[in-house]
Order: sequence, then C-alpha cells, then structure tokens
Amino acid sequence: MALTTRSDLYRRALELIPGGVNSPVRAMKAVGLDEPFFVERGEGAYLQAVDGTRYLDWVLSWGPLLFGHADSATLEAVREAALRGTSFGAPTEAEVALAAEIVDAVPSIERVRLVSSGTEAAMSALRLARAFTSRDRFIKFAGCYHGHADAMLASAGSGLATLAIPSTPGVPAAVTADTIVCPYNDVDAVADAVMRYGEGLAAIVVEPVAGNMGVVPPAPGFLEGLRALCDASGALLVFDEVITGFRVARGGAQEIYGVTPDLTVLGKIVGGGLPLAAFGGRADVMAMLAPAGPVYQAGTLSGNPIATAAGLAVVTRLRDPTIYEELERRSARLADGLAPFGVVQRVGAMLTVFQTDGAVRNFEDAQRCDTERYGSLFRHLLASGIYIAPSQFEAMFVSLAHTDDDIDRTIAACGTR
Ligand code: KE4
Repeated sequence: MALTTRSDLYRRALELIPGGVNSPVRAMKAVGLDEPFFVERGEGAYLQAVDGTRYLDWVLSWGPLLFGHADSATLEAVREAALRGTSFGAPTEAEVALAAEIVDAVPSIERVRLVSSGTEAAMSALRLARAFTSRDRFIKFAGCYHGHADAMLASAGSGLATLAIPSTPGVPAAVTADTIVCPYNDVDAVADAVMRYGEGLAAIVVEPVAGNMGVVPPAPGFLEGLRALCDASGALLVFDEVITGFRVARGGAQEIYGVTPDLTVLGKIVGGGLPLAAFGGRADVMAMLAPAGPVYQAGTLSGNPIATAAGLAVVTRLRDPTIYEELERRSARLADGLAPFGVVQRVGAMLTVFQTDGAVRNFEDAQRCDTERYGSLFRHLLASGIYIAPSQFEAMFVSLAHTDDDIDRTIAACGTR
C-alpha cells in the first residue's frame, strides 16, 4: 500500500508504533498539531516532508548536526566506512582516533568510553560515580534531562516536562529514592541537600547549560558552587554535555565557564548524527570501568565503525576556531532578531525564545511560560515553512548550514504572526 500522504503514514504508524513515533517529542503534541509531519530527506538547513513541503530546520535532529543535514564530508566518511562493514564487535582504529579527538578537545577527559546514546552514557557515568565513591545518592536538577534511565526520571525536563508528566509510571520508587532533585541555579538549595545527604552523595549531575527546559544558562557562581560542594563532600561532579559538547565551544560548556567536572557525558554532535555518545573524565575514575576495573558496562554497537566515521568527520573539522566564530556570529544575529518576540536566552549556537516576560532561571520560571502562545508561534512559523522545536522546553540549534538569509527570513516570519 503506497503510504504517500502524511495522514496515511501517521494512521499506519499509529497501528504499529506507540503514539506513531519513536520518541515522544516528535509527535508534536505540545504545539497543537493533530499529527506530525514525516520527513523524506534532509539537506543542509532544510527538511523535506513526504508531501514535498520544505522546512527551514532549527531543530536539526535535536542538536547533532552542526554542519546541517547530509553534509558531504560526513556522508563520504559514512559511505567509505560502510563499504568495509557495518559492525565488528572488535576494536577498530577509528574508535582510538575518535577517543583521541575527544581527549584533545576536552582536557578534563583523560579516558573515554564510547556508547550508543546519551541515555546510555549518562546512566553509565552515574553507575561509575556510585562505584568510585561507594555511595548511592546523587543530585540532579528540576528541568534537566539526562536520558530515560530509571534513576534519572524524577521530574526530568525534556519530554516529560512537555508532556507535563511529573515522573513516570514504571520506575520503582526504590530506584528514585536516591535521586535528589534541586532547583537549577540555586546553590543554596544544593548546599542544603549536601548538608543533609552529603555522606551518601555519589555525584551532582548537571547540564552546565540547561537545554531541556529551554536554554537556561548557569547563573554566575552556580557551576563553581557545585564544584566546591563536590570537593567538600567527596561527590563527583558530572557535566551532562550531550547538547553543549562541541556546540557551545569545542571543549563544551566547561571550556566557557572554566569549571572542571570529574566526568563528562557527550552525545549528539560527537556522533555526527549517528547513534554514538560517550562518557569520560578522570583517569582514576574511568580505571574502574570493565574490563580495566570491576564496574560493568558494555554494548554490542558501542564505538560502531559507521558512527565513529561520522563522529570523526565532524569533530576533526571543529579544530578550526573560525567554525565557532562563525557559529557565534550567526547565532547572535538570530538571537538579536528574535528579541522582540519573546525572552531570548542563548549560549553559543543554542537558544530559546521563551514566551514569557522575565528571565528564565530555572524550571519553575520555565513552567510559567505561555505554552499556548509558543504553540501559536510554532504553527505560524511552520505554515511559513520554518520548523522550530515543537516544544517550549527545547532549543533552536544554529548550524553552519544556516545562512544569513535563513536567519533574516525566520525573524521576518516571526514579525508577521
Ligand atoms: P539520547 O538518549 O536521546 O541520545 O540522549 C539523552 C540526553 C541526555 N542528556 C541531555 C542533556 C539531552 O538533551 C538528551 C536528549 N535530548 C533530547 C532533546 N532535548 C533528545 C530528543 C528526544 O528525546 O527525542
């Protein structure tokens, strides 16, 4: 049966896949669409839907595509790798080369392990921190999202926040009993939590720039405060840089803010749009990871040769500092142009236009946004051929494929709402 129209596809998808999608936010429910569009192909800064409509894409697969869709260098690397085979389950030179690139880009990462998703990387980093400290409790922040491993799903920010699910069924209370949730940008609250739980605290896990409640930068002193509290309590500081890694700077948010974590979680850009993520950090901590040490973690497709080829094709190009100068110029142009249409918060090439009146410093502020108004902006822009995040609690991602014309067109379209 030729599933040609979007509705046919969606109807068929609903018969086969829960909600018709393989990740909740793609259902575009939070912005008032009856059904999502289905993508035929991506090209540079554009997506083409199955019905032929072209969209200027500010989602870019939620962040991985710093050079845009189907960039030629990535495709060539993937093609060459694929011709040599798709998976070996044995070490390859490309994994060593990508590990070297990561270690060179992020000085706090002395050893790194490649995995297949940000969820897996964050979950593994937490297990490692718990093993290294022989402690179980960890602190995360309301509105931050670290993937969907059970321990992390306690008032997560992405997806759950959009779906207004405060926590999720299926996660045993015992598993989140050791998850402490603090307000983002509130060092005093964290200090209180450390006072109360410090003895048993394995880690503080944080998005150094929050991207899952919309873009919320760290307040001055916030990250430094977390570093000091970790040093005082013996907990490890874990930066979840799945979004910010290689995006806000080649060395991630830790390069910008000058705060050094013990472990870092990477994803998205590091895999060049293929299923690859990573976690790494202090050599003494990583030394506990099997087979070097006793902490088990494994993956059939970890360091997959095609994914590592894509990752290398991207991150090797990021050694050129002019890349980040150009990303900064374009991102600033977009942010300045969008200022009249909401509260714009930006760090590097990630930004959010909050439909609210006042700074968004934490999840509580973010929840005060007018999500109906955001939905109206989304639908207006979509009708103009412009695709922004189908949720107020996500980000717009600028790439080297977005031109000044694309930026100016987006700004103009916002002005015609
Ligand atoms: P994945 O398991 O989706 O590869 O990564 C989980 C993750 C971990 N840490 C951070 C800071 C993240 O933002 C993510 C995933 N991001 C969401 C969007 N904000 C992915 C989109 C989706 O869930 O479909």
